[in-house]
Amino acid sequence: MRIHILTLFPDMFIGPLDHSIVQRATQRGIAHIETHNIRDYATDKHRITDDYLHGGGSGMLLKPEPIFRAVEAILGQEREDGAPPSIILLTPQGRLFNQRIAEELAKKNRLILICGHYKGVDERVREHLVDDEISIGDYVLSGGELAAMVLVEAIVRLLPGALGSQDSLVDDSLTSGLLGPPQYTRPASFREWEVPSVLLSGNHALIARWRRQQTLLRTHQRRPDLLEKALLTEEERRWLQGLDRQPENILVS
Ligand code: 6GU
Repeated sequence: MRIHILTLFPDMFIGPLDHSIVQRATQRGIAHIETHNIRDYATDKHRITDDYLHGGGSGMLLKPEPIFRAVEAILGQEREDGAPPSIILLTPQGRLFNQRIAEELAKKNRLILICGHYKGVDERVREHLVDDEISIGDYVLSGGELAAMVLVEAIVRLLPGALGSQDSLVDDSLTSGLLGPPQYTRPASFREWEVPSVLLSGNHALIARWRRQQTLLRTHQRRPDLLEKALLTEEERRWLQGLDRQPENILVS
């Protein structure tokens, strides 16, 4: 996958993309990530990328010309190979990013991520250039850079071959749309806090059952909204409904 990032602050990407899974995916040629400075595509001699609002109001807006020119330069470079890229604007007005969207984007060959700044971008970028708008949550960031990094990290780790054999996508919290169960490593006893004995029992069926119950319980307690859309058996739904009345039905550890 090729990912192009358009930003006024390319240096912000130097650290985050050079570690861990994203770094390994880049080194293995699974992901190719390139930043482009929007300022390099400004047309005037002062290389201006922002301007005042038509109609008045406080703050500055990213001008359309440099963004269109940057995207068109990338498209021109790459036109030969296959399907057109998805052009995504990072903005708090976009659809809320989640694991399902990460999976959807991981299927694309090429992505162009545009990081907004200041008060946002000229509406014509939205209307006539981008295919998609994404937000990473209901809070204000000064720019789309950190949001773009969040997308890159979430997407790249899904690419075939990006994870090592030790890591597994299947067991990830949220891959199934639910929160993961409590996990423990050695020592079995730490400051007299014991690992639940079921995990030391060697009984794999019982362990699987305990983990599934903890997954359901945790999601029920912390993110009941996730349970509405999750794939649960009828028995599991009834068990959860019964819990509020009879909490002792939880498998003891
Ligand atoms: Cl994508 N951009 C900005 N500027 N703020 C955000 C965001 C994006 N997502 C949440 N807050």
